[in-house]
Amino acid sequence: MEKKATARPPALCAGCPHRGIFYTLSKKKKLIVTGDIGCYTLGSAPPLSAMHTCFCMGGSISTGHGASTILKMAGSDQKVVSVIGDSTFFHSGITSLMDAVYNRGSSVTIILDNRITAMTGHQENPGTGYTLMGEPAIEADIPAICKAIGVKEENITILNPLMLQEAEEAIDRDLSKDEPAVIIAKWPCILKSLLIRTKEFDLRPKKCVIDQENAPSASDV
Ligand SMILES: Cc1ncc(C[n+]2csc(CCOP(=O)(O)OP(=O)(O)O)c2C)c(N)n1
Repeated sequence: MEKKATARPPALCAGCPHRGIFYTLSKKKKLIVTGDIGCYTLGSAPPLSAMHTCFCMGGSISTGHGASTILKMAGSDQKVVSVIGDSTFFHSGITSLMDAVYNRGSSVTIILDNRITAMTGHQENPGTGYTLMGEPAIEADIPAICKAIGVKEENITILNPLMLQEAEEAIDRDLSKDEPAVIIAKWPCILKSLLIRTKEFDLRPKKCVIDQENAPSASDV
């Protein structure tokens, strides 16, 4: 007898830190979210349905800048948020952000820093502190890069995307500004917890429980 497998569309993993941001963004129905390429592209799929565009690697910030500029020129108060992964930011997001700042943009960029290149198989990247061969390396400093290309220090926020209230407040605050703002949503990929080698985090497999009282804040990351 022929048996058909149940269709299972790809989804973000349970415990994936990207979920927190997309949950927060999708509650803000009026936002346009310009996306990029990585695991977080799955944020475009139901039930999150929180991403409206995805063109090419690094394109989210330029797309967001273009969309917010045109909307502003048209007299619309529609707000735009761009989302981009840490690896994609290093690959080609820096130039987009630099140009958005240079061209007097005002959109909000969320860098989804899950401390790894998750989608393509957990390669290290310039922000993880290790080379592809696993040797210790200089760790690129995302907030320092943003500052160096013109984002004001007071417009750069680092937070834990699993802290939903904190993330929502930061997004609201940045959307009310008329200048470029960056939120670095920093928390490791849940699958990175399976790696023994971690510099900052020890999330190796253990019994999973939710500990609301002792939940870490972004400053612990
Ligand atoms: C020009 C180009 N090079 C490489 C790729 C393959 N690729 C797809 S996603 C990705 C990296 C995603 O990593 P990150 O932005 O950190 O997001 P994550 O998957 O960790 O959420 C790469 C290299 C691509 N799509 N386009």
